Amino acid sequence: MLKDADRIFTNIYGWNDAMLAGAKKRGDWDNTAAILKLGHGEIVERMKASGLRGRGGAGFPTGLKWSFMPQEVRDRPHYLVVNADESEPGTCKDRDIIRHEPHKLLEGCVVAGFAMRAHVAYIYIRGEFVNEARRLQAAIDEAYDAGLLGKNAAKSGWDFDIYLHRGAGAYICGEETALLESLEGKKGQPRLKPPFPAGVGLYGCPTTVNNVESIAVAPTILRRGSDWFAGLGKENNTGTKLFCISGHVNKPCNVEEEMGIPLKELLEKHAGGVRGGWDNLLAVIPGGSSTPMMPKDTCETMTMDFDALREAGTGLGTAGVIVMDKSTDVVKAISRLSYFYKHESCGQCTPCREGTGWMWRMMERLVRGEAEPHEIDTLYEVTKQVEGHTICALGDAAAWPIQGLIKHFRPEIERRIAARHAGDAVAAAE
Ligand code: L3W
Ligand code: SF4
Repeated sequence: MLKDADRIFTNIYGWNDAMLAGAKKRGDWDNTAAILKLGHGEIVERMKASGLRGRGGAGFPTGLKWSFMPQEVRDRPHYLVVNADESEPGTCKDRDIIRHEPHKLLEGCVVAGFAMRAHVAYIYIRGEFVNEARRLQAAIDEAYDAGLLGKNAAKSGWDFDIYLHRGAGAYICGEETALLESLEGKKGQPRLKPPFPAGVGLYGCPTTVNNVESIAVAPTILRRGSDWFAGLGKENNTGTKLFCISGHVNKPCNVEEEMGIPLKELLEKHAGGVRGGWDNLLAVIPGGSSTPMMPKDTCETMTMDFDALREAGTGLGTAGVIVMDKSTDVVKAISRLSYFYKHESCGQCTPCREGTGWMWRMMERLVRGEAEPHEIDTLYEVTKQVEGHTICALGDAAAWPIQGLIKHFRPEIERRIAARHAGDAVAAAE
């Protein structure tokens, strides 16, 4: 279990003052200028050495991403964009950083922005986060008043501005290029990649888009040292991570833990265990709704990091752990998720626009058992036609939960079909 001394988010439950005075007591904004004195390149190197992998879902190495930005500013300004459009079902960690530790995010923007030679950061916040946006704007305002933002930010010699931009309630705007389109005032639809944002990003300028948590941990990593962070967790999966535990546990919570913690320990030490005891567990979605669910027997030994979960056939994603006990109708649960992806598809590519609707309607038939057994294979084939054939990862995200269901709970789908057929036979005989 993570030692208190190694915790980065010491106010994640909002037990103390979230605003500047409280943040300073916790060590935020402590001689930020000294971090910037390290220089652009050295900050990037230290972030690389820490092994931090992006906390927004993909787990791409953060320092490496920062190194993709041009090494000097030529004809176009550089931008930092923070993705605070947290919408992945099961995920509510960035919300709590913004509510209770906003200054970690703001200081992180200054540090990351400087490292990438940006003078401006845009924070794109989910539209539904009304109170969070107010809190964050209040924190930005007090940081300006205290000279931590603006000209000569935090007496570093570097000018730095932060603008908060509210989204309008579209899940797809959490995809980085759709977010950039939206920020530019256009319809939020993903762009083809490459070019990646580091080459052609906001207004066609070099841009890095990072998740809230990735940026908020940067100042602590740079203060405490890359070795400290790299010494936590596991090789290639270093540091601490905010896990969001929801569903059928006794005490749903957000908690910061070491990467690689066993799932069982995570649930039992922090969430009061599975409702009705471990034996009552049916399945877990480990990393937000886009990651395939895993049945109980796999959960016994599952550890919570990018590589282990990928090897197990799922993913760490956003670390939104959704626990389902034996009372869960798994077919219905996945059908509900299919509806979500159908609803949120931006519609610009055919496999996703048509496929998500088709998969949802098929899932609804399976919920009612109104199918032939061979149609399960047809559905699986369709998920394979969608996966990897779309502009952005939403198509994959819609396909994976269904693949997980068929892989691990096929007998339950077949049971429903058989029950329906038996029911029909009875009805026909009457
Ligand atoms: C330059 C290259 N940059 C990759 C950058 C790229 C991006 C990052 C990761 O999807 C996943 C998705 C969701 N030169 C580069 C490069 N980059 N190669 O690295 O890129 P990528 O394409 O691996 O992922 P992505 O498109 O950013 C994110 C999954 O996360 N997810 C989470 C969703 C989370 C939310 C939320 O509410 N926070 O929506 C959960 O599983 O399905 O697979 O920056 O530009 N050669
Ligand atoms: Fe839009 Fe879906 Fe294509 Fe992504 S995969 S660009 S959400 S239609």
